[in-house]
Amino acid sequence: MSIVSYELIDNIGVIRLNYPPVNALSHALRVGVIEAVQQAQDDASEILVLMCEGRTFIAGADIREFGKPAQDPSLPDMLEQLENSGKPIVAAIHGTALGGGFETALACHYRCAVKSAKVGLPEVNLGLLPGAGGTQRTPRLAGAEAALDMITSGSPVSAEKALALNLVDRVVEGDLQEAAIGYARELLEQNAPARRVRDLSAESAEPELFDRYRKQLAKRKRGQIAPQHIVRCVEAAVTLPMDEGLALERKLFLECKASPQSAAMRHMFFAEREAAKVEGLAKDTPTRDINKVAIIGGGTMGGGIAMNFANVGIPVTLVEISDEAIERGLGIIDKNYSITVSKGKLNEDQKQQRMALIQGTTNYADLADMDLVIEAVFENPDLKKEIFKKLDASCKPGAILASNTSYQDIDQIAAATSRPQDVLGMHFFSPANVMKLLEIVRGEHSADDVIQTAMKLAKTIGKVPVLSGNCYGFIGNRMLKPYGSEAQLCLLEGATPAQLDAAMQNFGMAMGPLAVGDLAGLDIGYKAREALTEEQKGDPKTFCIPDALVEMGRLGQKSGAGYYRYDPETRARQPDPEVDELIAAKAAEFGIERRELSDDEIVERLTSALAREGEKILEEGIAQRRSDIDVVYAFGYGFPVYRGGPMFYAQQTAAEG
Ligand code: 3H9
Repeated sequence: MSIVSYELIDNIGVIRLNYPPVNALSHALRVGVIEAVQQAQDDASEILVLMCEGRTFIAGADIREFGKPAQDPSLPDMLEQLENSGKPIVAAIHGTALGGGFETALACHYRCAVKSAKVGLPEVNLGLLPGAGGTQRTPRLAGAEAALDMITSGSPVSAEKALALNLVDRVVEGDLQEAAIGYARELLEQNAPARRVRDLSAESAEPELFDRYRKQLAKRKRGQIAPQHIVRCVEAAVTLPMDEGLALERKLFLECKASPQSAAMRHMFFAEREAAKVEGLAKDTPTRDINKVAIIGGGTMGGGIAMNFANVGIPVTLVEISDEAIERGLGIIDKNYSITVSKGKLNEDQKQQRMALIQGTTNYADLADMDLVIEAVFENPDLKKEIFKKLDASCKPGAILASNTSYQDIDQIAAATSRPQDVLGMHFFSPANVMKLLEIVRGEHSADDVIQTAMKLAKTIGKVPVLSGNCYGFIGNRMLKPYGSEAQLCLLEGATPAQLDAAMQNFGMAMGPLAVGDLAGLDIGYKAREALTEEQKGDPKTFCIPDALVEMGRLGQKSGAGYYRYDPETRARQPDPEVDELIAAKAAEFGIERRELSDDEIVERLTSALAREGEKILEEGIAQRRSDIDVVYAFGYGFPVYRGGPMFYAQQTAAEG
């Protein structure tokens, strides 16, 4: 079957697109649609229906074409043909009509959608803005504020919501083709014209609306170009004629498309999808069924992990050492859900349903029928081995046994069992119910189907999985060490904590490394270093400052002071001259002459430290591919997505010279 087909059903012309997997608007598809619309102008059809085969309506422009030279006809050319068709066109939507896909529907004259469909303009997530009329047509139908919400958030809306917003005309039930043809017949009976959205005018908005969005987005999407450009375009929809608005939209779209930010975000889009694939494993590698899960340890981490499963309807058992500990664990989870309810993201019934899926036990015998057990106790290798021995004795054959360890050797943990093939690492990031990253750690003996099951399960619970080999700290935490060390050297050479953190935050990191240290507690690293030999600890310059801070009783936020001083009420941080003196004294001890460091130098040194360690991780085969490392840093460590992750950023800056 060709990718665009045309069929006359009585007096209704049906244009059908079939370009798996998501009907992305490739060059061939654009050509095909134009030909079909032209063909329909001269036949017996009186009205046209545009619909898609497969799992979804058009999911957008073909992102793979963006890095290549543009080929005519462009998407705006195609939409012009649709909009100017003498015969009305009905878009029939199922799945997700996204980006250029939704813009295609908006260029049609009527839109119907099945109830399960979603429509949206997610271009902002690719560092882009809708470049085929989305910023001009959406406000004409839904109003400027709803358009701003939709386009700057990139979040799709349900068919029902789209109906309420005037973005679709009808929500249909049953077979889509039948329903769409039925709707088309009704339109014919009413002599409905080829109604063009461009002929509507966008209602004028309150004058402060656009400035309000500009300000909000400057905070919420700090550093990003596309969101600000989107506001300009939607403003133009209200203030300028359609063609002028379209011209501005096109100009700003092309500017975004050529920007390093969009290149980085497109890289991340594909990197995220690649990361889920395991080299050497066939797509049809079998997986094990996971219907019952247990978590060992009901602390903050274990509780957060449990929530992921309850959220998707999988029952979870929390294993603790006492009834009080179970109560405490369940209490933390209850509180977390209550916060979600108070934000309006969950209702009380849903909360109760999820809580009902989480049980506690102190008895390993209750784990006999578990499909997966995740150990999430504190980082004590002997304790972990003891737990795995008990799991080996209690769990059924074929149960998957995972450790949430951040640093321990998975092979040593597996060796405590008689079934190392069933053991792997599943490393969640804190807070585990929020952070998207999940490192799946393959031990020497982990079976293929165990790895495949974990990768698939990660998607089920809404995580982004990345496969890691077994080494100290795996991919993410291993890279933190040289990053942190470089930050320490910058301090000794002349940066202040506030300058260093601000430089990294302005670069786009969620937090600077020293503020992160204060948040986590400086005593954690201190204790970890105590267990190391002098050789393992490395260069004293890289830890003398945090060691001294801990010895001064400055453990970070929890003690009211660390690299900064914290207001006991508001937790607001203040630079502290005592710390500046300490740093100067340590620099003098090492004979380091202090100088002014530029913010650019700080950013360059810290990001290069990440990329250098990343290269070693690649060489050693710990990560499957360079882009996986970017995914780890973007989804687990707050590296700005619009910089593309440390590996991409290093390559991009090297290419820029
Ligand atoms: C745009 O439209 C610009 C216009 O405004 C203006 C132009 C002038 N292109 O995610 P999945 C691939 S910008 C190419 O795993 P799901 C994807 O890589 C675009 N390929 O499935 C994967 O390939 P593989 C605005 C695409 O069911 C396969 O399809 N649109 C595209 O979990 C399956 O994808 C968007 O940003 C694409 N547009 O989710 C929507 N989309 O199998 C982006 C997907 O080789 N897409 N692929 O790894 C999505 O959000 C999700 O893919 C979707 C399906 C929700 C559709």
